[in-house]
Amino acid sequence: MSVQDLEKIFQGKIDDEIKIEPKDWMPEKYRQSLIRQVSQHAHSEIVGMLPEGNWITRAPSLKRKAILLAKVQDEAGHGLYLYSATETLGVTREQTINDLHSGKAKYSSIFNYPTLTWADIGAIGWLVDGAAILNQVMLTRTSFGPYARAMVRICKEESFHQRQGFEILLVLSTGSKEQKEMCQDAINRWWWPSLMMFGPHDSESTHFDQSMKWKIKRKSNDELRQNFVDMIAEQVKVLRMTLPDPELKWKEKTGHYDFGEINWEEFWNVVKGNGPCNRQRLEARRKAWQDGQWVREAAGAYSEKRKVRSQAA
Ligand code: FAQ
Repeated sequence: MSVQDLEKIFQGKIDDEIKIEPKDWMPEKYRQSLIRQVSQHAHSEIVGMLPEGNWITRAPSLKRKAILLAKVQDEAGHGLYLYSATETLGVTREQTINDLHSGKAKYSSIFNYPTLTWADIGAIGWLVDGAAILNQVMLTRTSFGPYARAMVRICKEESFHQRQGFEILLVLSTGSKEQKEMCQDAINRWWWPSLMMFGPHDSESTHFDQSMKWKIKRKSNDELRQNFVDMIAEQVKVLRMTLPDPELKWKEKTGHYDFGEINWEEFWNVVKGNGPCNRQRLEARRKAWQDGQWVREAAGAYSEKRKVRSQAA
């Protein structure tokens, strides 16, 4: 069969909403695009453990500590599902991880900001997980089977994460004057970076057209960002806090909130590795990989032993 015929069958499946599975024929560019996106998503989950992990020992109560510990472990699990989904596309986990450590692969810009107070943990849950969910609910319908299925499970956990973040802020927002200030300060610092998570404007999104045609993406960066603003602008009222955007305004005519322009220079600066914590985050990941070397060797030796034993039996 010619490549043109194979491409026609492939696009036909996509158009008919039939999932593409690892052993199906797929265009090389589709495979590469997914390796890029799914591996970057996996890296984001793993690097994303660091800002919150910073507060596990300082959570204000045993209950808060247990919840935060469980949340950070959930993120590790998400990273592992996603690394496995990447492997089904024919790359090894070592290669994928090397690409993170060498700086070749990206991860979400949001995780390059510091967590300065306990309220930041609430803001991450509410805003960062909130943004992540909107994007990931769309990805439960992505065209590649293993990625779509991983997303179903991940979304269930992320929606719990968002609620726990909101609840942290709700408690602070009804507390002392200092707690209220801490809550507002965290919202002020995390708001704009959360909007940046959705990526550049559609007009600047290099992968947009092709990813929509292949149904890797179902909604554009700007569309999802607008959904997020509409949702958060209402929820912030429950907290009796404000969003740091003087241009935020409900527009009856469009049925959406208008909002101010993102500082794109800051976004690209962070994406290029020059954000407040980029170096620190990569160093932490490289160190964790080196420290875990003996565990991988021991697990490999054990698995080899079992194989030899089962062959002898
Ligand atoms: N940061 O053409 P587009 C989470 C890059 S998970 C850094 O629009 P695309 C859970 C983009 O890669 C959060 N780079 O790209 C959690 C591309 O560069 P490339 C992560 C960004 O792929 C919560 C270039 O800009 N979620 O938070 C960013 O069509 C709490 C042009 O962009 C996912 O990864 C950015 N924000 O759309 C964990 C979801 N935005 O690759 C712990 C899956 C764009 O050509 C605690 N990914 N770039 O070198 C996606 O949906 C998409 O990849 C987008 C970008 C929407 C991120």
